[in-house]
Amino acid sequence: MKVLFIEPPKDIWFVMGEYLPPPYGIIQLAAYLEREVKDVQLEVLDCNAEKVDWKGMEKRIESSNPDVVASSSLATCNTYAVVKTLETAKRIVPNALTVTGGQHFTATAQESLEAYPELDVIVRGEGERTFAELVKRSGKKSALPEIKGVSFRQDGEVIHNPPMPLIENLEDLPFPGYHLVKDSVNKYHFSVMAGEKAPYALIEGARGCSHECSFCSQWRHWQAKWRVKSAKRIADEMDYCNRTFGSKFIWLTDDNFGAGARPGEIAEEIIKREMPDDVSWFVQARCDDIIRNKEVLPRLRESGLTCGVMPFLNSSPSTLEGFKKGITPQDARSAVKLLKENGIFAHAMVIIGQRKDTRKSIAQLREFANELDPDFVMFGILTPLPGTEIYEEAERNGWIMDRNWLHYDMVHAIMPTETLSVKEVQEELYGCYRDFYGSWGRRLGGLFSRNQLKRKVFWHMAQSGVLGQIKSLF
Ligand code: B12
Ligand code: SF4
Repeated sequence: MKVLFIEPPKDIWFVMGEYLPPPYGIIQLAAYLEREVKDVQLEVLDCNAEKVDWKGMEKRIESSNPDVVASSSLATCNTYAVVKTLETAKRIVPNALTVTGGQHFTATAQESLEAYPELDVIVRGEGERTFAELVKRSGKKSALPEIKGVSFRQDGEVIHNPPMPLIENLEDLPFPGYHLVKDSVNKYHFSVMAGEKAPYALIEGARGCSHECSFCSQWRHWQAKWRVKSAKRIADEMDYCNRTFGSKFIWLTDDNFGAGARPGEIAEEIIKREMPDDVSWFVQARCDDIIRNKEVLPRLRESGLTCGVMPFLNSSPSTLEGFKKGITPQDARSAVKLLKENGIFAHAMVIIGQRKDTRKSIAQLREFANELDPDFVMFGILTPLPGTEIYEEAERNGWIMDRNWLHYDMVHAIMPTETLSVKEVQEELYGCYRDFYGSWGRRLGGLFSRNQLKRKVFWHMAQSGVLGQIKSLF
């Protein structure tokens, strides 16, 4: 029994500059299979790291001759890359079972199985137990009706089995499966954030979220539960990645870093490991949690936390309410200030294009970004990602003007607002970047900042043509 995991050739998200990420979702699944299923042969093909193009992928599938081919999209904008991968697999090894999963395919299981005949099975939600069950049953189609968590076609109909219960304790998961991509592990990098020579690893500290923001699919995907690994386990995984694979830039994938004792405990555990000084880490956090954690920010910085990403900041309380974000504009001001005071790179995300946005409200948002003055602002456009409340609302009201999943990357405008056309929303995105990064004072301050990360990001913005690419979208 052989399972071939494929990370397809994917376009990078140009706003973040040049990077090569580890295919964390599939190596995690592969590590779980390795431990749980006897007599299974596993192969991971990371086309991006191995520089394998579509033709090369065909050859690799042919020589591997797998029984099951599995691929993951990560985000909606990679849907076609996964479909093309599985279509290629079906052509080369028609008897192999083709499987995918993840947030996009979970939310669109019915439509995707109707639209893409090359796709045999969608594993909905958490993948490990369901996929292991499928492989234990030798990937046989006849076993599908008995496996919880899968969607598949039977006699021309799409069947959705009941969900698989979640793994109760995330620490039952194996350590990340970087040994399964050991020839690529030194190639993973995030140039802007850490340089090309700092091997980049993802580590999962939690799954799901206790909040329910209307634009986010994360909380639903993980059944609205927030499960966390302990501080000790997170520090152990970081230490393991550093010592075994030389990882130096570690991204904790948690979307919700949380408050309470945990962040402080994470800092203390990491400090205890005495990892080399050039190991840094990065996390996304809500503004309210940053404020609640203000006492421990110095220890988090000492532990190597170099950057905090704060998504969906806004100057309008009613927009934040519509997003069900549960934070205020003042929270954003305080959080940015706190991060900067503690020498932690403050990375803000500001989103335009919600239904009530006008030229005036977007101008106010630009002013707000200027006033916040974080180290880096990423502007984006509200995107109706499948699985979110915003998507359902947009579908109901006929607001979705573009069905090309490639464009669901938060940079392309998909919906008009009440007063702005899709094209005008797109123009406004460029206006946001031009205003923020076009200011000479800010540019010079960034290019020659004492903060190394800020310098890197501003050189990236100056040299990489991001503004030009955003302008070319309208
Ligand atoms: C790290 C990260 C990135 C990295 C890249 C990482 C990479 N490997 O390419 C960067 C910063 C570059 C990035 C970019 C983007 N990202 Co991103 N990213 C993440 C993050 C934080 C972690 C991903 C991860 O490894 N998760 C852990 C693994 C274990 O979870 P998983 O992949 O979902 O897999 C599990 C299950 O879903 C399932 N499963 C998944 N695939 C498959 C396949 C099979 C065969 C099976 C059986 C099961 C299965 O099993 C797995 C184990 O249980 C997630 C949020 C999150 N916490 O997941 C967002 C997330 C995936 N990103 C998101 C988005 C929107 C983007 C961007 C479009 C823009 C943006 N604003 O960030 C770009 C797209 C880039 C591109 N072209 O690919 C959204 C996707 C939502 C959607 N429907 O599109 C997420 C969910 C964030 C969110 N809260 O909305 N991202
Ligand atoms: S945006 Fe962040 S805080 Fe809100 S539901 Fe998604 S993961 Fe949770």
